[in-house]
Amino acid sequence: MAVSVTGPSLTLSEEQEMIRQAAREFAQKEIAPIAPEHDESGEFPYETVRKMGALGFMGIEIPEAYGGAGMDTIAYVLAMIEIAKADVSHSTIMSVNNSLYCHGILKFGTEEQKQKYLVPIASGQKIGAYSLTEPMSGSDAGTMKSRAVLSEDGTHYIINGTKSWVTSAPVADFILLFTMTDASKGHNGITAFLVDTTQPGFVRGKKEPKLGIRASATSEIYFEDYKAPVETILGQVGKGFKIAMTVLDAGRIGIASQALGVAEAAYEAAVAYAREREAFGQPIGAFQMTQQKIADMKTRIEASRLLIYNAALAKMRSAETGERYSTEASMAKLFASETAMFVTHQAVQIHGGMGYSKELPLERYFRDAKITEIYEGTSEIQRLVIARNELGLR
Ligand code: COS
Repeated sequence: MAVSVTGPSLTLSEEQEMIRQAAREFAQKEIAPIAPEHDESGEFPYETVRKMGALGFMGIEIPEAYGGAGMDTIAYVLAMIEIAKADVSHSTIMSVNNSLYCHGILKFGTEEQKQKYLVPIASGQKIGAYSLTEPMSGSDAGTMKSRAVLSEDGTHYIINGTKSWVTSAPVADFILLFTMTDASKGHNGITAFLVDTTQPGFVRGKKEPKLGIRASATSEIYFEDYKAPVETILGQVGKGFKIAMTVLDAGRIGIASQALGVAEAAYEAAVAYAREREAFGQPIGAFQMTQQKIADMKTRIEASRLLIYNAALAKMRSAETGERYSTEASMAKLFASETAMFVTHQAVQIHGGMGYSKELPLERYFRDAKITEIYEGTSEIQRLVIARNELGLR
C-alpha cells in the first residue's frame, strides 16, 4: 500500500506537476544513492549539482532570458521538497543558489548585473552564495563589524572583515555580500555588493565540520583589502539591510520546503517499518503508542505543506502588489522546521536501534533536519518576526 504524502490541497498545473516528477525521478535515481557516502566524506557533490543546473533546478523562478527555468514559486517548492527528500545537502545548495542569490539579483540588480552575475548562476554553470552573518553577528544581523570604505577617487570600495557560516562559500563563484559602508547609520549603513571570488583580497577559510548537511560546503570568508568597483553594488548604498531581509523572506520558503522534504522521507520510512516490524506477535503499527506518533507526524507534515503553499502563493502575489510576505514565510519555516525535527525524531524512535544505525538513513535525516531550525533565521527569530508583524511593532 502506498503512503499518501500529498493531500489535495492545491491543484497543480501541468508544468508544476512536470517539475515535481522530474525532480522526484532525478532525486531518487541520482541523489539518494550517493547521499550516504557524501554525508560520510563531506565531499561536495559537484557532479549532481552540475546536473541539477542542466535540469533547470538552480534557477527555477528566474526567467529563461536570464538563464533560469521561468517557473513559479509553487514549482520551486515542489522541486525543493523532492530534492530534500533524497538529500538535504543537495537541497541546501539549491536553495541558496535559487532564493538567497538569484532572487536578490533578479529583484534588485541592473540589467548589466543580471547579465554578468545572474545568467551563469541561474543556469547552473556557476555557483552563488549569500553572506550576511559574522562571528559576532548572527540573529542580530544589523550589528556587523566588516567595513567597506569608498576610495578617494570614488570608483570602488575597499572591503575588510570576516564573514562566517557562508553556505557554498568553498565553491562559490559569486557571493552576495552585506557589509557596512557607514557604521554611524546602523541598519541604514549596510550595503550589498556582488563579490567575485576570483579577485584578490577574497580569502576562503577552512570548511566547517558540521553535525548534518555535511555535503553542503560551509566556511568563513575573509576580506583583505578586497576592491569592489561601485558597479558591483546591488541596489543602493545603505539599502543592504532591507535587501538582506527581503531575500531572506524568499529563502525561508526554500528552507521550509527542504524541512518538509526530509520530514516526508523520515515519515515514509517510519510507516513502512511500522507495518513490517513485529513485536509481541503483531506489527508495531498495531500499537496505539506507534499510531499516535504516526498520526501526529502526518498531521504536522500536511499542516507544513499548507503553510508552505500559503507562503509561496503570498510571494507570487507580492510580485504584483509589492506587499511583504514575511509573516507567511516565517510561519512556514517555523512550523516546517520544527515538524522536521519532530518527525525525524519520532521516525528514529519507531525504528529503535535501527534508527540509530548508519545502515539506514534515519540518523542522517535526524542530523540534517536540525539545521532547518537554525539557518536563515532561528525558530526564535521566526517567532519574533511573526509576533512583531502581528503586533505592529516594526
Ligand atoms: N523586508 C523588508 N524590510 C525589512 C524586513 C523584511 N523582511 N524586515 C525588516 N525590514 C526593515 C524594517 O522595516 C526596518 O526599516 P526602517 O528602518 O525603514 O523602519 C529595517 O529593516 C530594520 O528592521 P528592524 O528594526 O526590524 O531590524 P532588527 O535589527 O530589529 O532585526 C530581525 C530584525 C531580527 C528580524 C533581523 O535582524 C533578522 O531577520 N535576523 C536574522 C538574520 C538571519 O536570518 N540570519 C541568517 C542568515 S542566513 S544563514
